[in-house]
Amino acid sequence: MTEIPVGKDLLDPNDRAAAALRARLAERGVWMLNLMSGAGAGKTTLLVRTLERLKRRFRVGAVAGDLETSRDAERLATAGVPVAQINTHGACHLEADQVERALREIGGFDLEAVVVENVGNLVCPAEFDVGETERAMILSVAEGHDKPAKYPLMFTESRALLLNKIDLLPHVDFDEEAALRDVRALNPSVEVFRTSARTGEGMEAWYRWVEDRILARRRGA
Ligand SMILES: Nc1nc2c(ncn2[C@@H]2O[C@H](COP(=O)(O)OP(=O)(O)O)[C@@H](O)[C@H]2O)c(=O)[nH]1
Ligand SMILES: [Mg+2]
Repeated sequence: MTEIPVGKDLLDPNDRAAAALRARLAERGVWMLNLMSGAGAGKTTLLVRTLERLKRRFRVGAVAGDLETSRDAERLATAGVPVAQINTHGACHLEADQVERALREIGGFDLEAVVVENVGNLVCPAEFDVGETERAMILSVAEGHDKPAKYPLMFTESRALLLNKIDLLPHVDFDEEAALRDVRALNPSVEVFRTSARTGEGMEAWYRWVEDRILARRRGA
């Protein structure tokens, strides 16, 4: 079977909105992270800790995407930063125009960094540009080491991969070497962070990676 290469189609309304949003964020000096994962990998837990750290040095905010409820927005708000919730009512991903509206709600264009928690799904979010500066994803060790090979797009598209819930490694049959071999075959330059958003293990390196990027943007990158 012939595979048709997927290119950037600027006639697609979402791609156009995403490109415009990315340009606006660059102009305003805002760094925006699009954090993706399957449901339950630990996005909200990790972001609460990350926001608590970032707010000491930067003006930060967050956008939470979910099918229904404002539960994640409420959890993220415990970090003491402005948060907007997007409910997609059935859609399994966020789109750029929704994120742009959410940013306006929280004064996002006057912040230095915004983290977007995408809808929990290992497939759809990777197919939609939301105008982010950088994409990262979480794979938790509870999900199984076969996931990179089975759901390659998100692993291919992410600049950083957080291998989360490493506190559970003694209790699960996750083969880290096999998972990382598949990840590297898809995306040789991906930055990998081994984290436990529960215990805090490994989080310092992740904070540094994020902070370096926010500082680079401050300098005009
Ligand atoms: N053991 C362990 N549990 C975690 C970790 N991170 C998140 N969790 C738990 O995993 C569940 C889902 O986490 P949540 O942050 O809601 O994931 P999300 O759906 O990706 O936003 C919750 O019960 C969290 O307490 C971790 O590093 N280790
Ligand atoms: Mg969540």
